Amino acid sequence: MPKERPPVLLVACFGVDITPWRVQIARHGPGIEMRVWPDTGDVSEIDYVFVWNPPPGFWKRLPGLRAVFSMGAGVDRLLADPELPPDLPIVRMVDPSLVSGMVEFVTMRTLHYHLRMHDYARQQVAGEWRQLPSPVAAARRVGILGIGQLGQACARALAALGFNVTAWGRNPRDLPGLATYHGAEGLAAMLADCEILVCLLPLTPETEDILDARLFAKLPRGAHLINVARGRHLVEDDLLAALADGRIAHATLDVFRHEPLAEGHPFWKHSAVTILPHVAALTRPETAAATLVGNLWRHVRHEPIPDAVDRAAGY
Ligand code: NDP
Ligand code: OXD
Repeated sequence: MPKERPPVLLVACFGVDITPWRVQIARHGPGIEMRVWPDTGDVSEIDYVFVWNPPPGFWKRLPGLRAVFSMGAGVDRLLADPELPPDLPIVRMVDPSLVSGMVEFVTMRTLHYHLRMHDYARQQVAGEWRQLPSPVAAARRVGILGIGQLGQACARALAALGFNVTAWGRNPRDLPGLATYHGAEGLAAMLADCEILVCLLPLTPETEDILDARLFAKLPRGAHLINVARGRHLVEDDLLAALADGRIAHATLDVFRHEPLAEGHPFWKHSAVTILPHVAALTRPETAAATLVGNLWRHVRHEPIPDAVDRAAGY
């Protein structure tokens, strides 16, 4: 990129209302030339792209790209695109309001299960007045798959509420005040004790289908599942079977193999499944535009970017 011209950023977020992004990127990045898809101008001038759900053929149209900024924290769809140039740096979205949104959501559903709100909802339908026991938070065991930006923040928030929280990752981690596990043995140990299981893993070949019958069999009977990661972590038929035999008491699903969830899918009307339309943590332009602009300038200045994706690891 010649020194005398400003960096050119193409905003190409498909299926998203771009209006607030335009406003916030212009506000936070006055030295950046912003173009908004499909008004690309001369594509050879485009240095950076801020992207979500690009259609087939998208990458071939941008020959001069220097880096890609993902609107989402999860980059599985980007990385699965065979047309994505292999050496192009990718930066994922790690932003305070995305993190706090996920903390709010996971806390809300954990409290919902802890306080037996779904049982009370069932009782209301049946016109039943009955007080149900629930243990103190310290006796409620919550397990989190993934100890990254989101898993760690959720674990800390739940621990601050007094829950007995454990978390599982790929590599050993020493995090003060948090019991952590890793590897296959660590997973089995964590699951054996886990009444509420939260999935916050990235989708990679290693984690795809991880929420299956074998994993469910390691949980105590009547456990609860919160999947806020990706639909392809879950083997749907195995969940339906685990719900039918009581291994899993209730599931909160924010993400699905095919989104939107197909009409007539058995999850829709299942009394032990709560469905959300992929809203656990939305990327909010009010804060995320500043994160994007900060990372873009780091790239221009050849500074390290903490949230750069490790393409070999897949997240
Ligand atoms: P991070 O990359 O910060 O953390 C990922 C964690 O998963 C790390 O702890 C990592 O282990 C662990 N991990 C990766 N692979 C494995 C494996 N094979 N076995 C065990 N652990 C593994 O990701 P974030 O926390 O930022 O985001 C997690 C996911 O949440 C995203 O990828 C996305 O899919 C989903 N998401 C969903 C949203 C929604 O609205 N529903 C919103 C935002 C994100 P290690 O610590 O060893 O590296
Ligand atoms: C994300 C998401 O990855 O919204 O940020 O799913």
